[in-house]
Formats: sequence, structure tokens, C-alpha cells
Amino acid sequence: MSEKTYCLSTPIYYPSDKLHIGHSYTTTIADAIARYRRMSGYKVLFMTGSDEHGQKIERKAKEKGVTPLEYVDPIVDSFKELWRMLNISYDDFIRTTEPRHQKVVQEIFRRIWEKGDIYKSEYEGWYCTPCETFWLERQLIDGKCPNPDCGRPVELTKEESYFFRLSKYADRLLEHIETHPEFIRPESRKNEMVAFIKSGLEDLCISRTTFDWGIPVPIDEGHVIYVWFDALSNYLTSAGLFQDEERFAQFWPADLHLVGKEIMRFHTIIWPIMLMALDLPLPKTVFGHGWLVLDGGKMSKSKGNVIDPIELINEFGADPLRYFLLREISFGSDGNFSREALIKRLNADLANDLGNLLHRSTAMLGKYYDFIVPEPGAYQELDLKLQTLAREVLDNYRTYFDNLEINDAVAEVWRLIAAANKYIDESAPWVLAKTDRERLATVMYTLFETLRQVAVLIGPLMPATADKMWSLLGLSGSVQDCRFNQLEAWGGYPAGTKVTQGPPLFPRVEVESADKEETPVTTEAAQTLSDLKEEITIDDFAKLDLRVAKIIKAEPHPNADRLLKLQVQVGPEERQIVAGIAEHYKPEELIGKTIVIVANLKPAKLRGEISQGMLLAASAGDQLALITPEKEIPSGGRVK
Ligand code: ME8
Repeated sequence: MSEKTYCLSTPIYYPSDKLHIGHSYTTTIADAIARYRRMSGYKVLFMTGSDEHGQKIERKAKEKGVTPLEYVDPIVDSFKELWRMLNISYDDFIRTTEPRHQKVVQEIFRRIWEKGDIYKSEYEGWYCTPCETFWLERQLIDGKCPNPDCGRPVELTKEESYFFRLSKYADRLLEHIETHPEFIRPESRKNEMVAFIKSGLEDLCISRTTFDWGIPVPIDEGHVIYVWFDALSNYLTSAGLFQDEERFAQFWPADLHLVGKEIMRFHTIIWPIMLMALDLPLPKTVFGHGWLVLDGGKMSKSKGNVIDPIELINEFGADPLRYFLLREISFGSDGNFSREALIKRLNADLANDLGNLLHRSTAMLGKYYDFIVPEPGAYQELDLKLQTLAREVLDNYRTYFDNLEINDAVAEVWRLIAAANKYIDESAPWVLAKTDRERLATVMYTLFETLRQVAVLIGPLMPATADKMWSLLGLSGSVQDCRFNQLEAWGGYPAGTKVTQGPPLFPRVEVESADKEETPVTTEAAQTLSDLKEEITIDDFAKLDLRVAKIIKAEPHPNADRLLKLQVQVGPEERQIVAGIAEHYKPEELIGKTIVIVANLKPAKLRGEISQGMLLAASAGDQLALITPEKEIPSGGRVK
């Protein structure tokens, strides 16, 4: 049986600017898809690179007084460094200045020329250098570049040029688009492109004579090839055309070109027509994703509103950033970037949901089984419900990924994580530890098998975290070598494995609150203590067992708005406490806080939820603050 292959690309970026978070968005999505395909058993070619020719780069280099290559080299190095920091697993990084690419582009030009689809004429029209795009007079808006992201002045250009017969292929392209519904995605962009083609295609100017920084036209040394004709060909160079027939046969046509919506026109009109002229098959899908916007506008250097991904990685780590990009934005639409939203995702989804699931499961395993995962006994309904959900999540995750609904695929994994957290609450291992050891073994096994599955499912999303979890779970090798079909049957986790308790997977990030102003002492608190309670003796006080506890999970009470349901660690024990603090604290603010509880209070049910203790808080008027030790004290410590 021949090997399944998958070929995908990002655009190749201009080394005229530093890369920003918008570029990281495209590349992170592509990386998650590449990893997903590898873990689904495909041999993958994931291509990215740099688009180094053209007037824009030549001018920038001149401004700096260096050669174009001297100008781009360090920028290209910075691209590679960013991709290393973000854990981007590209298979080929192509630079358009490489000799292998020059040869391919010249050969492409020669073949299309020989076919008669390139001819020489005179170009007279407008050129936008920042966009490296030719425009007709009628397309300009107020005499400026009509690209909504640009709007900068254009230059009148009149020169002898070679032209590519785009117009000749318009009908064939329309037919291809109609008969291949997967070719342009999402659907809305297809309609836009079809309308553009139907409005009439002009032949495209594909050579320039007024500057030199480009690949020479092979039949006419005074011309350099238009930078987009050169850049689009990178996909063929990288796939091995004219150089490695075996590689090319394996990987062409590409399965997916992932591009921003503003360059769809190049990828779904010029590019397929170049391939038609070369008698080569067209890529299966060109997906035009939306922009990452900041305050409603596209993030771009020209607008001065860019966010530096390196700063974010240094502050929060690569995986939280990857997670945010993959989860937060509905793939295809524009999405807003905000630091607050990133921190919220990190604290709620990563520190709270995922980090705590691993942490509390391991703490219990340590306490009850000395960190060795026990053999499960007979499964009960609660366990089977979680197993069924895990299988459903796997199926949906694959369907969503296959269909490029990336954020939905990610959300599925968190459905499993939430279910596993709920499973702990419902099965209450801390009660089973006292009442039913056999059942406890099944529950602990079920949890660790679920954690194994979660580690595999997050492999394409957060590769470093997945491997960290994998090694804490005592499993060998890398998650990247796992295959999703290993999750199809329940029970792949080997009982008897020793698990390690590590530091939290994701430390919480404290949000600096803007309203930290000191509130004046209210009159109520300043009153004389006339409402003092009845005097007690020291023996009365000694009856209270006050302990330091750590909040490991917090969520709203299902039946009462004013209550929160907390899971707290008190020494080796995990307990549930219901507290009336919902008006003062959000659940996600509480995770990780060290508090003081009355540990020997008789358990009670509060609106249907068991509460095993009470937390201490100070209050005055409508203010409330939790009591926390002033120095770090381990949970379980006594308060005297
Ligand atoms: O266009 N949000 O290169 P480029 C999302 N060299 N994606 C964004 C973005 C944002 N705010 N800003 C940029 C070029 N991008 C050509 C491509 S391909 C043969 C040649 C992404 O450096 C988006 O994917 O201007 C866009 O397509 C790409 O960066 C443009 O990068």
C-alpha cells in the first residue's frame, strides 16, 4: 500500500518587516495541521519560507545602504528563530534567493513562453510597491492603492514588459472552481473570487526593467521576473519540480495552501492559471483565513499596531500563545487579539482546567497508590459515560481537523478535560479511599487513561506541553510519534506505570486590576465593637481546627448564584467547600490561592452540594477578602 501523503504551505513572508503575531497565526495553524496529519499516519511536506525579491526589498536595502541580500539575511534568520521558539515543525524553509528556486522559476518562465502564453508588449499603468501589485486606472480609489489594508500612493509605470495570458484561461478557471467545491475555502471567499474573474481578467505583466532585484527573465536579461510570479512558484520548487521527481510525484498537487484573505486573488487566480499553463494539477484547497485585528484594524507594520510574538512567548510561553491562536479565533473569520483574552484563556483553560486535572489526579494517585497507576476493576456507568465521551471527542476532533475547523477541534479536547474534572467530583475518590478501594482503583485508572488521551490530542496544538505531560505520565518517547488510532480502543495506558508529580503545567498569571484603589474604611468597620459576640474561653477556641488549604478548582454552584463550589487541598486530602463568595470573586481568580478553613466543621449540604468545611474571610460593609497566610505555608498547616 502506498504511503499517505499531505502537502501544505504557509505564504512565504517578505523579509521587509519583523514578523508579528499575524504571521505567527498563519504559521501556527499550519503547524497544528501538519502535526495532526503526521499523527494521523501521513508523510507530510510542510513548506514555509521567505519572499526576498522585488522593488520593496531593493528600496529598503538602498535606504539602509546595504545590498538586498545583506539586508534580508538577518531578517530571515529572525524568522527562523521565531519559528524555532514557536515550535514550528516545517519540513522545508525556502528562500527565493536560493539557486534551486532561481532555476525552477526560469524554467517555468521558459516553458510558458514556449507554449505561447507569455508575450512581450508595453505596460502602462499603476504599481503599488508596498503590495507589489499592478493596478488599472479604474481600480484605484482616490488615485491610491485600492487594497483596503494599504491605501498608499501608487506609481505610474511605463515600461516594456512580458505579459502572461491570464485572460485565455478565465473560463477554464471558472469551470474548475465550479466543479471543485473544495478549491476555494471558505465559501464566502469563493464568491468574491468568482465575481472578480467574471468582471474580466486582464493579462498580467510579469517582468520589470526599472530595477534589478529579481530573477532574470531567461530569454531577456534586461528584465527581472515579477515578484509574485517568482514567489508563487516557491511551492513547486519546494515540492521538488525539475529537481526531485520522486518527491514531486509524492507531494504534488499540494493539499492545502493556507493564506491570508488579502492574497487570495494571487493564489486562486494567477497561481492556478500558471499551473494550467504548465499542465500541472492545481492544489486541492486554498484556504483564505481572516486577519488578527487589534481594535478592529488589521495588525500591520504600516499601521504601527503590531504585537511582537517574541515578547509574548517570553512572557507567557510558546504553548499558551499557540493555544490562544488556535482556540480563540473562529478559523476563516477575523479575530481580535487582546492580552486580556490571552491571559483569560491561560488561567481558565490551561492553568485551571488542564493543569489542575493533571495536578489533582497525580496528588490523589500519590496519596492512594504511591504514584503507581492501579489495574482497573469492573467499569461502572460513570466510567463508561466518560469512555464514550472520549471516543466521541476523538471522532469529532478528527472530523473538525480534516475539515479545517480548527478552533472547533480544539474545543472538543476541552470538552473531554471538563468531563474528566467532573468525573473526579462525581466519583469522589477521597470518599472511595475510605469506603471502596476496588472502585477507587477503577476511578484512578480511568483518570490516567483519560489524561493519556488528552496528552495525545493536544500533541498538534501544544507539542511541548504534550511531551511534558507524557513524561510526567511515565510514558516513553514523544507524543509526536503516537497515532490517533491508538486512542480508538480504551485502555492503552499501561497499569503499573509510575507517574511523577511535577510543578504546575501552567502557572497562573495574575491580572493587574485597574481598580486597585484603596477603599476607605467604612463607618461600619470603624464603629466601636458594640456588636461583639459572647466571650469564649481558650478551650472553646481550641475546639476549632483551622487549617491552611489551597484552592485547586473553583466553579459556580449549579443551583445558587451567590455560592461557589471549591475543591481545596488540605495536606494530603482533597475536599469540597461551598462558599458564599460569588459576588466578590470570580472562580478563575481563586485557583491557586492559599486560604484558611475551618477543617472540623460538620459537613453539610448547601443547595444540594456537599461542603466539608468553611473558608475564612474578612468583611466590612459590602467588602470581602479571603484570609490568606502572609507567607507561603504548605497546605494542611495549622492556624493557631
Ligand atoms: O503577502 N492577521 O507576504 P507578507 C493574520 N510574500 N494574518 C496575517 C496578518 C494579520 N494581521 N498579517 C499578515 C506576502 N498575515 C507575500 C506572500 S506567497 C507566495 C507570497 C499573514 O509578509 C497572512 O497570512 O506580507 C498573509 O497572507 C501573510 O501574512 C502576508 O505576509
